[in-house]
Amino acid sequence: MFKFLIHIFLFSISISALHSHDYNKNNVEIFHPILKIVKEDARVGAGYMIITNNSNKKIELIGLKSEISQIQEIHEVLLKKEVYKMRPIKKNLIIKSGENLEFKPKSYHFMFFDINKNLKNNEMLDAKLIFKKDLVIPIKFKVIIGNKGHKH
Ligand SMILES: [Cu+2]
Repeated sequence: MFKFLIHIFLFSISISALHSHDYNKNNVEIFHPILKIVKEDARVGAGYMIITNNSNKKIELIGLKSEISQIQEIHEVLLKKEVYKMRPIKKNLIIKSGENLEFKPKSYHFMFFDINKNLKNNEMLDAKLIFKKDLVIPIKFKVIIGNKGHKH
């Protein structure tokens, strides 16, 4: 009996770990949004997540709103002469029906400039993803403090 309970316990932990930090609206799913900074009092951070469009229409990401920082931008990365260069996207990001868009290092990512306060590891920060056609998805970024920086 005891063994059985332990098993249930571990199982429920792994299930909640998988599902506790995902967001879903209109069949658009946001997996594991994180905000990476190099130290507590950093004023610049980078955001990563996966957006999956399980709806039957394409969606268009316009931007991100939050109180985390003065400025939030979506960046794209270009490889020029073996150097990665980043710049704000010039048009909305389209995700077709049934497709994923992964925000990750050396690829699309969110940038936060002039972060408003010192942050703690694992702190959850409110934000909203803004899509065309009035689709707004509230999410929380989990703060990850690490020494792997995101340089421009
Ligand atoms: Cu960037």
